[in-house]
Amino acid sequence: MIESPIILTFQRRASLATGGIVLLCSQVCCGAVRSDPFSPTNIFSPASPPAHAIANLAYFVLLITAAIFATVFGLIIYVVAKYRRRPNDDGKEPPQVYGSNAVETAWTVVPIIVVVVLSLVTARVIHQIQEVPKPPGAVDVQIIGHQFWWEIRYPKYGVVTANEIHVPVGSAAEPRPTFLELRSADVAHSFWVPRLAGKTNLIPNRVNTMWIEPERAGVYLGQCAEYCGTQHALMLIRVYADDPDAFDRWIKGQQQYAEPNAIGAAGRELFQANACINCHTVNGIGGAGRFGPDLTHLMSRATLGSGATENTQENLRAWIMQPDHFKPGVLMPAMNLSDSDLDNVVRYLLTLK
Ligand code: HEC
Ligand SMILES: [Cu+2]
Repeated sequence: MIESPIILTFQRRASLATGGIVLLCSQVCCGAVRSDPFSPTNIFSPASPPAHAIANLAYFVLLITAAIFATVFGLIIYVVAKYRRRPNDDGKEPPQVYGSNAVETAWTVVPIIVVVVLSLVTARVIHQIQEVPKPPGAVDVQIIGHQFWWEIRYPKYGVVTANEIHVPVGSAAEPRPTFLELRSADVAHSFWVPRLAGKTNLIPNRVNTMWIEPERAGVYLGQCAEYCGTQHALMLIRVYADDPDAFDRWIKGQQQYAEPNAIGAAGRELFQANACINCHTVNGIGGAGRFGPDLTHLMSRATLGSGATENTQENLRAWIMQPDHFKPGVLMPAMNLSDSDLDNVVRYLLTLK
């Protein structure tokens, strides 16, 4: 995989913004889309059935709109060239023609047909994606949007994690789709992993559903796509598509709790004695804070703060000292621990594999 996908995402987004339409067109036209050289969030590189359906629809719409564009601009250029002012112009008004039933019927009926066709095709794709029956091997995942992170639950397996979702790879021969139930703990969010599926909102007091089925193992990046507050931009998603064995191993690992050991003992006490335990859960040490991410297997994740930074010892320490250094507006307060307490808490967190 790419070395630091978090940072790459930003660079790529920036380049996408500046490169804009040129980049987009070149991707479509050159068929550079398959090998994914541009971006780990490339909408033209679908890798899951719903994303394929949407990409195909997008190509169809692009084709039709490109044809309209070419026709209209072709006519404009033709008229401008043909009827331009010439040196021997006699200065007279050209004959004025009002109303032509044939022409007016044509430019009323053709757009109506275009709009109806595009609506029907879109409705069919929506239906196709939504009405898929759930096979027995399907994985159920509940996702709860929080300002500004994702709570992820596997109710069948009793696993809770955050921000980094593991799902099995599936194929037509061995379907293993993952069905997502989307909820929100606060405001509206939107779950979007462009290479896997379309956007679906997470709305308070409502359950929305969607499904994904990555075809190839790897990491797929996404992002909250509904403005949800100050740190909406750093509410990133990582979907790890694992081969079935690797997925089962991951689940087994998540089901076990870190053994309390001597190295982490002092830090664990601090964690329990400070407010950390009110907002965070670490299974096996009591307390069930749900305001912040579950930390039971913190060290099994590659990033901190929903993709805000990489999960390293230094970043962990810096995060606890001052979370808003990484994520201004974050809802975790700076905990003002002394240097030695901070070291001990970090030492403890590092044991949460
Ligand atoms: C008021 C509630 C609150 C308290 C108290 C709190 N946190 Fe947090 N913490 C959060 C929230 C919310 C997040 C998620 C921030 C985000 O990504 O936007 C978070 C994120 C984290 C993360 C990153 C987790 C991840 O997977 O991204 C770590 C590590 C962490 N907190 C450790 C601590 C420690 C250690 C303490 C005590 C010294 C503590 N927190 C106290 C609310 C809290
Ligand atoms: Cu959000």
